[in-house]
Amino acid sequence: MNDWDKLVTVEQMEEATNALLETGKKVGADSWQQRVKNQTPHCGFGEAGTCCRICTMGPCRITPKSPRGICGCDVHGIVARNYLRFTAGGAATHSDHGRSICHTLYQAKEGGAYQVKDAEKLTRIAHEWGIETEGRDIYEVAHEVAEVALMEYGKPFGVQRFLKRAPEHTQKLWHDAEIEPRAIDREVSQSMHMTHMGCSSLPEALIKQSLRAGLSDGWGGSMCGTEFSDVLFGTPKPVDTTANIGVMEKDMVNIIVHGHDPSLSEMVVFYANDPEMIALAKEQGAKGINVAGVCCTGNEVAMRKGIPMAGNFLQQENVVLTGACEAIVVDVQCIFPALGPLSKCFHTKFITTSPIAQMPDAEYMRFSEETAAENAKKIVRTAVLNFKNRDQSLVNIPQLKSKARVGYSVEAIKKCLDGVTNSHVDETGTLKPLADCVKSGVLRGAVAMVGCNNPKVRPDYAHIELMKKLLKNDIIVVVSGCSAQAAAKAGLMDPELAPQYCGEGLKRVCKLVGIPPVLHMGSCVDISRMMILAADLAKDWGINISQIPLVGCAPEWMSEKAVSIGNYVVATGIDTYLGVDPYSKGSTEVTELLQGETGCKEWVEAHYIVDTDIESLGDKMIADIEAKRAALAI
Ligand code: BF8
Ligand code: SF4
Repeated sequence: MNDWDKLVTVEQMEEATNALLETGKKVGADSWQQRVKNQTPHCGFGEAGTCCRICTMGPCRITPKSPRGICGCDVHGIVARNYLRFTAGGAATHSDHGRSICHTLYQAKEGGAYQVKDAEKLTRIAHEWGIETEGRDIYEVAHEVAEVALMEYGKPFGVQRFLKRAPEHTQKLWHDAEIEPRAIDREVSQSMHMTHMGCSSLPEALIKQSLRAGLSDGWGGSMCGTEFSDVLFGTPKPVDTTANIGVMEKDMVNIIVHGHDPSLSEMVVFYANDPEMIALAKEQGAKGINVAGVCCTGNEVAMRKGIPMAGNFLQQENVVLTGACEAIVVDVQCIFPALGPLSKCFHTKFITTSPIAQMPDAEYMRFSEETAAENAKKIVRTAVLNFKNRDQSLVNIPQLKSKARVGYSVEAIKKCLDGVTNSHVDETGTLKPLADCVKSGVLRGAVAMVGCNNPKVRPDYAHIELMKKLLKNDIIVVVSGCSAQAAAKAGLMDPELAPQYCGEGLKRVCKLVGIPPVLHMGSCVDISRMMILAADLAKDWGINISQIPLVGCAPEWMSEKAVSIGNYVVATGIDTYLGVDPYSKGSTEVTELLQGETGCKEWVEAHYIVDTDIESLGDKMIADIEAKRAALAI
């Protein structure tokens, strides 16, 4: 049982995990902890990025004795090509998620499974894109906006429409460096073309394309994902919820939603509240139905519905190990194939729903926007009917649970700020009060902390310890993805509890504005929200994004998506701190382009800093923020 007056520690979480692993042993379950041991040590060529297998003359591995591949490509070309392919994988994944949200918007209709919840936002985007709204039915507008958004993926000419949201200075940097993303799919496709055998091996060209592909994600596909999810399911506003494994309920049917696309989870949540389903659950001997989230799906439904968050990436096996999970329902991305065999050790139904993420040992219940209602109902019913199959002797729900206030979209942040100032506010609000707090030094700056867990870093430790260090130094933290869940699990989003970990200035701001010091901005596609926040702050302040005392940080990242994100955050002018190397250390030239004073720094006024020592990563971020303040003479 955690003490509500204190943060939940990583040690407590590890203890809970160990207890769950004991249950796993009883039923012969495998675990990521064991598989890490089996995979260690990792391949040195892979880690350095110096293995090329893009043609069958290879694979070629670069060593001092064999400095070139068979085609003559040197180590810099190989590392840079691998880096671009890694980015393209991430950009494709985020953007395809965004595309599916556009399709959902296209399906929206009055009285249908999907409806327009934020008509004001839809109208705003329609105006931004020059789409007529006057006297038109909102669904007619929605369908046209959806179609135009879908065209952004494959349009033959021009650049991404959302780029215009960036400050003019940023747009000019992109234009001059020739990295403005054109059609989203084109950037992914061109990345694959450039990295084909016998195309680019010049690191500068490959790293520039990495930035461009990243931008097609952050200011293209991910932004579509975020914006149209808001239109369909509501723009998040502050809402109270709970987090950590203790949100699973002993006497209820537990349905875990996991993955990324809210089109599925929103429907599951809806039908879990259906009186007919609740009655069915009671008939089965349960007290009701509890839906909880894992990974970014967890963030999506927490932000909009206050649904509790059961855990982040490396806790996904834990929810099954509680023995109290009736169904783990997944859509796409970051889903361990291990959940199939693991669920077979328990009564848990592992339900896959997307043709994009099909796995062995799963029950595939295809979910599509056209038949969303009946699909979701069937999924909920399956979970409910599975309650009676629970083996009570295996049930162990560690009692770790923290309170969290989540739901800080840019709109919500502006609204909170409006509440405490008398400044004139236009219809979309202003970030001037935030700029004033930073200028006066009450807040020293901000860190956008994002990304995954990775067994290479003690899970959650880097996120939580870095956040605590930043808060103590009066640096406000905005978070998304699994970083957000790490904060929520620890209690850093509890507006009552967390301020005691802050410096005096930040504590005052939290109290005055009524916010926790760590602001949950959503899922990983919602890092596009952070780009808008940075862009609007720069505009309201009258400086460039790269001048703001703001840095990005992904201390435990692991996925291709995270590299794509890193590239667009850097390309937007925000220095980005990584706790895990992006397979680039094999090339001095690529390392210089990404982390040095040339390359990214010259093109977009920001670069990467990689440091696997978390303490020193934190020190460097604080020093960077203070240096930016000094440069502004504040
Ligand atoms: O997109 S932070 S482990 S869940 S990749 Fe995945 Fe990483 Fe979590 Fe969401 Ni993002
Ligand atoms: Fe080897 Fe060149 Fe083929 Fe890569 S492209 S596998 S370096 S021959």
